Amino acid sequence: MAKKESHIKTTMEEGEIYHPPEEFKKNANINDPGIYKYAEENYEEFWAEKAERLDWYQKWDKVLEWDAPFAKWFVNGKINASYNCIDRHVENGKGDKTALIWEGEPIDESKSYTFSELKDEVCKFANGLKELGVEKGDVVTFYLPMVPELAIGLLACARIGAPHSVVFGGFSPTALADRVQDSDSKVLVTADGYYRRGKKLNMWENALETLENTPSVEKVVVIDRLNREDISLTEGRDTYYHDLVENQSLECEPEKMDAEDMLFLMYTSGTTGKPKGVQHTTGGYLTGTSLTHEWVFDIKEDDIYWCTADIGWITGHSYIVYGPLANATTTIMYEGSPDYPEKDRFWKIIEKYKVTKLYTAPTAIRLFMKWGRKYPDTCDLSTLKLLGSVGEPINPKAWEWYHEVIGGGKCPIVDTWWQTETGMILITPLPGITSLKPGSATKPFPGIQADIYDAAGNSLPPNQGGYLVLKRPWPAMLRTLYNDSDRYKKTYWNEYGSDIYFAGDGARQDEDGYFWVVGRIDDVLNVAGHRLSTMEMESALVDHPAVAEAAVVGKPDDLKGHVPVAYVILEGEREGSDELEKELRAHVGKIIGPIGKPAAVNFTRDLPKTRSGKIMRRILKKLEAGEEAGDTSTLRNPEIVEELKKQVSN
Ligand code: 7RM
Repeated sequence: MAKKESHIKTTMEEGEIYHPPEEFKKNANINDPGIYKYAEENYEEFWAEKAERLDWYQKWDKVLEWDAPFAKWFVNGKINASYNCIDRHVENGKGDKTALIWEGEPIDESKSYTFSELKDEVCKFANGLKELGVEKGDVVTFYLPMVPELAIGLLACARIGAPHSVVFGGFSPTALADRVQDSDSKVLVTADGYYRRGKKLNMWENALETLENTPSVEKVVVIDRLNREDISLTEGRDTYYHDLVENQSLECEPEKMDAEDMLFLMYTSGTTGKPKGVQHTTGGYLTGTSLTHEWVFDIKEDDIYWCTADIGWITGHSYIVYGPLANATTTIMYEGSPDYPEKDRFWKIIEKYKVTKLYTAPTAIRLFMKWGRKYPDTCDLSTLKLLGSVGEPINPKAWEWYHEVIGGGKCPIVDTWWQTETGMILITPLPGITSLKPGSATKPFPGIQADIYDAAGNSLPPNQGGYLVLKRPWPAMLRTLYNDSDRYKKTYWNEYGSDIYFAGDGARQDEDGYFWVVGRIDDVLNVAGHRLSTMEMESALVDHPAVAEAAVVGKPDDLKGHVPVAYVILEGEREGSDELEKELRAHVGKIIGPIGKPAAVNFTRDLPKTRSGKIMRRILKKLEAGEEAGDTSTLRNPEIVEELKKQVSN
């Protein structure tokens, strides 16, 4: 059977150019292109001036200490992120301004917090954490759905100098336990469950399973989201959040943190099975996220800003919590699914709160496109002024749809390239300056130097594909990998020398200097904007007794960008079956979490391998994409390629 014709373009084609609308340009925060030259020539000064936007207890002695690849920003500066996101706005007369709007999935369930109210909640939680024995420097792990206590919890941790580590709620107990253990957390904050598509889902059961394997955890805080009567807490270990905060003081003096003290850890998939604890610090991170938030989204005092990411990912940290709140922006968080109770929920939320800035992901946009314009068309989206995209390349067709159907043809789209590691947006339009080309994240933010290198480290001429690199440190960059600076050096600063950051993305620059990012070049899959390690999935598969060997590759998918597909060699004489496929998918789901489940499992007698026995995933990838396998002459077993080709096309 021939491969099905895709109705959505996945290849990048250059088309129309969209200039900033005159009116938008006139009113934009940043509309003088001279800013690029200024930041380029006065690089450290530029960032020092931008750090002044924050309130410091003590100014830094030195802007940057670059002992490649180790950076220190705002050396000896003293600052608190929670103070900067809340207290100073209260002190500046914005106590009654709405800071956080939380929209629950059940319709009619929502909450909102002014900056003063947020301050009270954060202080109570911070004092509660202290009561549990949390001290400056102790890592607190959060395993939560999108409840307001998650945002409050991050700020409470920041207030007392306890780094947070948020593990996405879709991860399994095994994945959570790995992350808790790696960070040596003594406290776990979780929930009894959450709502998803109107159903009540468990979370507490996962937490309990995790706790069997996490001896470091002494205290557990449970958020009572579902009012469950059927769970029993362990005396001395577990406390309900509402009990913990009930009688806490509304005052909690923010810790004076060093600019370089750890603000948080964020675990991310790498090319080996073990997740990497990306370490972010305080002063530079807050400078970078708040500045990019203001400039990229052209933030104004009265904006109602909504980033649809989950706080379990870096996008939620930087652009739901820290960036917006540091800028005193009203930020929305939504608990649930985009299709509950109907496929118009996002548009209903925009109408309800009169959202002005929307930041979402291409995978969501493609889904909305598929559902059709009748859903957005019945809602009032006229308040929108700007749209954002993040997580993967946006195909021009989805871009045009977003622009036309959601933005009414009048909103600039900011396609923002960045990573967990970069902490802040690095390649992006400035909407009052940059002309847009659908599919391109356009140009490096002022002060950022990006380039495309070939394998030997030569800067490539326009339109030649190569590797995306960053040639200068930036304030929100990761400082290291938790307890593993060797891996930090090897993963990011090894390819071209210790002062060139290797992003792991393939890209090209066009004749106008615009960047076109193609995607990951390593063994990391981008599934619906979420990073998954193929190695992690492979080790989950070989963990099953029936499996001898496994390879996982990404297969292009209209909605999710890519989905994982597994190739499996079974033990001994065992034969593949639909039941076994189901079992293996479930097994991976259990070890990694539902997001890690392969879309399909192909049983095979062999895998394409080099003479030295290395699995050639590149060939499997091409088969999945319906492309020619290319040169197979270096294979030990070229005949397997034809065999697999037949199997895949069946
Ligand atoms: C923010 C985030 C990072 C990876 C990155 C890219 C891909 C992200 C874009 C993009 C093309 C974009 N952090 N990516 N944004 N590719 N255009 N605008 O997603 O750590 O989870 O992922 O995502 O491959 O390396 S992340």
